[in-house]
Amino acid sequence: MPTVEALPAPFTFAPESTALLVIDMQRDFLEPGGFGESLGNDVSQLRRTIAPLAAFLATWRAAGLPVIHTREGHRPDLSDCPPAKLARGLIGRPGPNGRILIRGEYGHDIIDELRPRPGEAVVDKPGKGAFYATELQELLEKGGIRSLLVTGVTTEVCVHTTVREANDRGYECLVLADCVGSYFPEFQRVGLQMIAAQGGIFGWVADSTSVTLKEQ
Ligand code: TIU
Repeated sequence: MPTVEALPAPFTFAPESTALLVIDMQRDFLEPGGFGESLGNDVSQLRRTIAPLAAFLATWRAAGLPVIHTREGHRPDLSDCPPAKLARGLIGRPGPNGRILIRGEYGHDIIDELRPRPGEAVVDKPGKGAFYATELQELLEKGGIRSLLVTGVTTEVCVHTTVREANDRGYECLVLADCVGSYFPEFQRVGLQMIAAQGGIFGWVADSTSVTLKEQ
């Protein structure tokens, strides 16, 4: 089985039971005028993930391995948006890319560079974690998936929430450090440390360039 030099220890995975999870690489987080920038963030902090993730995605797809994309967002009538989230003001507001984090709007969709291919799963999620109120668990069970290579944005929000829960559900998660991003350099650094600390309390961390699909 392929083994990756990772923190806190080598990560071994069976490709046939491993999926690449691409979390929320949406215009609303990565392009100006969306949710991220409206919160006062500098979207360029996230954009450095695009090239390494596109390259890794190409390798993964070429090997015929499964890819699962997620998108954070809500129904146009906001019926799936908890009042506490709505009260913070931005969800559903009009913007240059359409209503912020609303399904079907231009800004809600995945950036062109990482557009899902036909046959790849796209999981729409109303929360930060990819398991809450979604079909993700069922998808993983049907596909016989036991391990996840985790990418996307943002490291300390949707990536962390998802990895923590995946770990509780028994999935082994390798977070690809160069393919996850935060608006806050400090959160990026500490967020990754928190995954691998304490003997890999939530999972493993490595750069995508350390992953080869061949036997080691
Ligand atoms: N604000 C922020 O850092 N992230 C989010 O709101 N959602 C995701 O991380 N996808």
